[in-house]
Amino acid sequence: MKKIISVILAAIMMLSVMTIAVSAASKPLNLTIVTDIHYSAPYSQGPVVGSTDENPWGHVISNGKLVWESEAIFDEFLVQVAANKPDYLVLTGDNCDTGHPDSMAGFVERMEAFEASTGVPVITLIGNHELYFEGFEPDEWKAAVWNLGYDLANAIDPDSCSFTVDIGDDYRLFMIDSNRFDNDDVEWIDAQVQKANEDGKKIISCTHHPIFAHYLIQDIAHASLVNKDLPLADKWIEWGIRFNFTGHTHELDIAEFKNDNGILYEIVGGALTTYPMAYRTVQFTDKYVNIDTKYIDKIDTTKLPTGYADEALYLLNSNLKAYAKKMFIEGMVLDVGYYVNANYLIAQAKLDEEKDAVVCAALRKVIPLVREAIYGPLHGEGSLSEIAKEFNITIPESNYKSLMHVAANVYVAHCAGDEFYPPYSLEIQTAAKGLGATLSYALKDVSAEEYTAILTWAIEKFNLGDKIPVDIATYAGSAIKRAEGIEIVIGYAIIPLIDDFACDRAPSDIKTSLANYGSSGTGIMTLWEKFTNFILKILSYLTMFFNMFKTR
Ligand SMILES: [Ca+2]
Ligand SMILES: [Ca+2]
Ligand SMILES: [Ca+2]
Ligand SMILES: [Fe+2]
Repeated sequence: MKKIISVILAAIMMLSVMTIAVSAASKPLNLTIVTDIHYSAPYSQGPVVGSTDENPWGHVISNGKLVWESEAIFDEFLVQVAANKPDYLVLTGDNCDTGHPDSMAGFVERMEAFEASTGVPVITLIGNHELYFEGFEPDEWKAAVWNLGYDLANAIDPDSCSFTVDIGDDYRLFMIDSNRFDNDDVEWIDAQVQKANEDGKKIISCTHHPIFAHYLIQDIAHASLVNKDLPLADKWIEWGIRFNFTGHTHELDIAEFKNDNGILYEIVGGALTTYPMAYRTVQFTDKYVNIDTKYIDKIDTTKLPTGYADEALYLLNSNLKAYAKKMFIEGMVLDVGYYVNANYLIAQAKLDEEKDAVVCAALRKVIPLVREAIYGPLHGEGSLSEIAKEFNITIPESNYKSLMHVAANVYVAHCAGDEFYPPYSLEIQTAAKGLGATLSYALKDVSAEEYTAILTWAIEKFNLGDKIPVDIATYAGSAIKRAEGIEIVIGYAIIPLIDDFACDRAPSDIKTSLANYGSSGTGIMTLWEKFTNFILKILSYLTMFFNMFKTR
């Protein structure tokens, strides 16, 4: 009997100790974060235009966004979130494909109904796409989506759409309007950071555009970042903000930025309505921030508009993921097609036919050759491989139809996250050597004067002055034109550039555990991720250098 009592007593003591331990830890905060829904009422009302028996994918639009299916995807997403019941649903912008009143009305109606039926508060940020159509002044935007975050606000910036909201017991969410971001925004955030510190709140931030480049030249490739002229990542670390959730680039990516004062993790969500149709679940515990990725794998196809060709409708019904991937690749072929068009480039760059005569003439000579090289067959008669041989470049054998198809494959993998095409892989060898051959071919009849004119124009146009000195670029050009120089350009310039895009760096883009405020170093998984990443990196570079010397 004594024994039993002492066992019970011991059990009670243990339980109470455990309860104390549990109550000392705060309750985890669960967020669902989604970005770039690109909901489009006009498209999803249909009928679908452009999908025919000859070309079932002819209804594709820029970026391969599934706008015709956006309503069905959006509705399926809300069903999934309602089942998961997070503490908050956070949206980081481009919720609507444009600010079209039908899209805005359908969006707000759905989100308010979601809040009412689930009790899960919705907090939404403005993207750049909501500004298309008629635009929104900050006050108009706030009025339109007031119940979706501003109703909970702790502070609202009168000059932009930025606001803050307290979530959970410990956190303050900074929803930062990243359109037209300048020093005024920095000042406003500065004041809010001080306030959060006084109130003892830890900060989680959201911006629609990423703060820093996640791979080489991302900051010049297109208008990707919040503001590429302000050192914002350093600013974020100075403010002590460790987590920024963002979108815009339609890629699933998690990257870290370090300086002497600390670390910033930036979590980019893929677009909900482009392949692979993902969103994030994020759990803040005392020590870790656990990030996971969920996917839309089916939709109610009875809700879709009419007008699909049979082949497209069949794939939509049988394999939504394959359909989304097909549309994404078609979208990329479409988008690149615009750029590989001399007249388009000349118009885009606002080049003057008279004043910039040399550049215009050179572009008209070079661009069609680039187009022929990347869209033409990769192997066989009249192929890029045959062209390459003239410049002593050997493109490896494969089943890829064109260089464009190789590039699309690498791009899709990059956007889906945890991409791993190392320098020695068939795809990267093909892409790098194919690009080398394309450059050699396109520049073959270009004079030194024309080459320098194009280069000077491009460096000015993309603001590359501080990154690429003209004389080095000119030297690279002359190296390309000398057959023996092309291996150097491929090995030292093209492969490292592609590699940074095609091989992910830790932390993992899909599922990871980051160190939360208060815990130093990295999360459990990131330490492992970093180790494997380090080893793989070394292997990659060793192989790359080995290959280079082998071919010389
Ligand atoms: Ca609300
Ligand atoms: Ca990545
Ligand atoms: Ca990563
Ligand atoms: Fe977007």
